[in-house]
Amino acid sequence: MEIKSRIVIVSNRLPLILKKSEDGTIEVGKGAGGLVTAMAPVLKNRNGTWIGWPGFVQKEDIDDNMLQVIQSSASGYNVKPVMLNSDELKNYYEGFSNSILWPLFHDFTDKCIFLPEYWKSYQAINKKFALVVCRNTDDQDFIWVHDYQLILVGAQLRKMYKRNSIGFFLHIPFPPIDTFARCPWRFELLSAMLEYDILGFHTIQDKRNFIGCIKKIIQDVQIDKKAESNERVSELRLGNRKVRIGVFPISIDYNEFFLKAWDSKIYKRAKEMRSNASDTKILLGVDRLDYTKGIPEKLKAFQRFLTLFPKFHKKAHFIQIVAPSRREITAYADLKLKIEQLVGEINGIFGTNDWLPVQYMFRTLDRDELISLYRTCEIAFIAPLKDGMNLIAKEYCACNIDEKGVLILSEFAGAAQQFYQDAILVNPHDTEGMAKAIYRAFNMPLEEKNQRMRNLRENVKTKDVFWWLNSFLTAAIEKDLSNFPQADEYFPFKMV
Ligand code: ADQ
Repeated sequence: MEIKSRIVIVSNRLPLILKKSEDGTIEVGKGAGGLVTAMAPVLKNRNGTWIGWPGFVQKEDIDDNMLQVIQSSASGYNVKPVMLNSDELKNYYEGFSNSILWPLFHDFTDKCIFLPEYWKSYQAINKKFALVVCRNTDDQDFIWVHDYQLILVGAQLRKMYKRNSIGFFLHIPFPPIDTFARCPWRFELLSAMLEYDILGFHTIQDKRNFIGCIKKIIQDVQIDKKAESNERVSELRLGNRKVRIGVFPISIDYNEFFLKAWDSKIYKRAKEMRSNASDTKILLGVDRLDYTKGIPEKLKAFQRFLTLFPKFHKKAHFIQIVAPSRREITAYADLKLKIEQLVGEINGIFGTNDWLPVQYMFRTLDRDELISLYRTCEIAFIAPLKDGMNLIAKEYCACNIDEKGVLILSEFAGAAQQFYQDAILVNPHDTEGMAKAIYRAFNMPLEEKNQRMRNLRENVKTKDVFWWLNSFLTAAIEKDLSNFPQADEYFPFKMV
């Protein structure tokens, strides 16, 4: 089944990279990432539109001409910018989105700054987005809003009398009631979510948490018992309206990574990396700078591993790549210092003149560099304290074409719900356990590594980003919801 109507995507950022050169001309580049890759053909075929902030602050010298450039950029579909000034960005983006919703939804309530001015700005900017959507959609269009920065857009559209079918996908986890209830605007946020026709989450746990919050905070919603089991797509009833809620684990464009990993340039690069470290094994961490990603916890576990297993001195390397992100927020700047301190400490204690245990890079790598690392490193070490999905785990598996790699994965990443049988799952709060998991990964027999990696790759291949997109769009219109298979489910306490 297919949605035949035009699709309008609404996200905080447009999938474009704009650069202003010295002579004042604007260059437009295409944004990267799985969502863009998956959406681009759909938007092109259906004359669709993408609405979002273009990624720079509104200034007086940005005129209509520039907006024109953005709109007619080489993306092959319509692009409509929502311009924001620096005050708006500060309160709506850095404030409500990243100093309230991001920490709250990841269970870091001590980092939440519940300022009423942030809430005011969040409401105003969501309305601003909704106005651009309203002006650029017909009644038949399917409107698909993305992520925590724009939760209120659907409700704002309803206030503007838009009766379109509107969907929402949350890219981060949805917290349990005990956490969510701390938010002073809990009722308003949940009510707004119920204005959508379909809500998508990454995991069954997120869906259950959402239902738990609805039951406690909103009255007059009918919820089937089945909706709380592991039914993939369920329906809630509010009076004569129905809201669908479903589990759609996002993924990557498997073929893009897989084919790139076979590229001879990548192979050469991977081989060069190896020749510099031929008799050592490499543990790889790739993360955005964020306190949810568990980077200090990984460093401490590696330190413990070196203490417990001295035979690995000079035999093990830990390459940790950290992509700069949200540095204007204090918690992120503090985290960077903490990471640098730990790296210095480990290298200071264990390093010798011919062995640097931790190699730390604070930058965004280009795709080829990243894929070469995925191809060459024996172990991927991914240990977020909480993560919606974690695409790096999937990218690593797609690129591991010789199937000799091992994936160490936090049980608190959404990806663990799909990979629990073949990854080595760890609790990122358990330093000792993580150190032993590193040891286990380094010592895993080849046959076992092959089998596990083959299973992981098969999973990523069959459930790629196009599968994700189709599942969501099908669930938006499918009549018989029992056609959806049950959602994957893993609970840490079931571990033996
Ligand atoms: P993020 O928190 O940004 O996304 P993630 O899913 O890990 O996290 O994606 C990060 C992307 O950035 C990956 O494609 C990765 O290749 C790239 N990246 C990270 N560090 C890099 C570096 N140093 N150099 C180059 N590239 C780098 C949010 C949620 C996730 C959810 C996604 C998608 O927090 O849980 O999986 O959305 O829904």
